[in-house]
Amino acid sequence: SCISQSEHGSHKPSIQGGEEFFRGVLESMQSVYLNRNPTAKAILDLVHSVENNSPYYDHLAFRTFGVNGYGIDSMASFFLDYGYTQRDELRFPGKKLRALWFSPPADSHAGTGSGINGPLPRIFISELLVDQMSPKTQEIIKKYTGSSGKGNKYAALASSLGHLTWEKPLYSEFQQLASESEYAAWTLVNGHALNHVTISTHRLKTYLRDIKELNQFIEKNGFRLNSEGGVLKVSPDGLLQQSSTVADSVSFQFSDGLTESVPCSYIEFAERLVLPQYKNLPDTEVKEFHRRDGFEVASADKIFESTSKEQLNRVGS
Ligand code: OOG
Ligand code: NI
Repeated sequence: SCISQSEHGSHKPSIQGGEEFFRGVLESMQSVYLNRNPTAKAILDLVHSVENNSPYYDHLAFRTFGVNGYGIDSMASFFLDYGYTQRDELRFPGKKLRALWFSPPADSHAGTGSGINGPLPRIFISELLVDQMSPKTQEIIKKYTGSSGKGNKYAALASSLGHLTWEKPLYSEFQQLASESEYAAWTLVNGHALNHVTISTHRLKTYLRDIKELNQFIEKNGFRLNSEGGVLKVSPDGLLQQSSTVADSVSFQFSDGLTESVPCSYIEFAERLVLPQYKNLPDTEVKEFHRRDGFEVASADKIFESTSKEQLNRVGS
């Protein structure tokens, strides 16, 4: 028969029959990301080679235009439909952004594999506060979201296909957005593509589980880390530590025929330390929920810079 052994008998049933489909969508999003971003692919391969396993993901992140139904909700609805829960809001007034994060459905979603087939990741979705942009920038964003028809209903589909839901812009329009918000320019040409995946470092098995060791390992292998505010971003309580690479660039053909290099995606690393009330638990009993959860606005503010010109054009380290 074409039903494999693992589909019979004793394996843990999933809460929802849709889990395989859901994971398939995440896999497609990941494969679009890996094909476009050689640095992310190389780093995942390197970590795999040391660990003998694909790392688990802490979170996946997306960017959106907060206008006419194209904001956070356009991507969030897919995750909410598959059991995710909306958590905290983060605000970035200087960048004119806001973000929400979503936690995965509890239990029985531990997954049986590695990487994207391990425990389901958190989801971080941000949006540009479009009504706070200049009239010129707003007009361009509304032109493209408008040209997309009902594309906002298919954000997750677009992300898994690696397709924009709107037409390709003119180079001058990209530049206008970039002069005001690098986030806006990124979103215009990358759309709903995965902005980054984040390796969960504390769930690694080797010395790389210490994020400082992982950072050194990445740099020793010739990759650049985002240095904005220091390579390691640490939350005020000290329990959430993050770092990220500088985004890869891809060549993008604009609708006026110009081909220019534009920033694509990056990869992040996060170490969540054990909460003070669980500090006496033996290592073998520590679960993800015993660790620092959530995100940190001051760190996130600097991680957004992983796609900035300033970081991409940095020379040396
Ligand atoms: C998101 C930056 C913030 C985090 O984990 O705090 C972030 C982005 O660049 O879109 O990823
Ligand atoms: Ni992140």
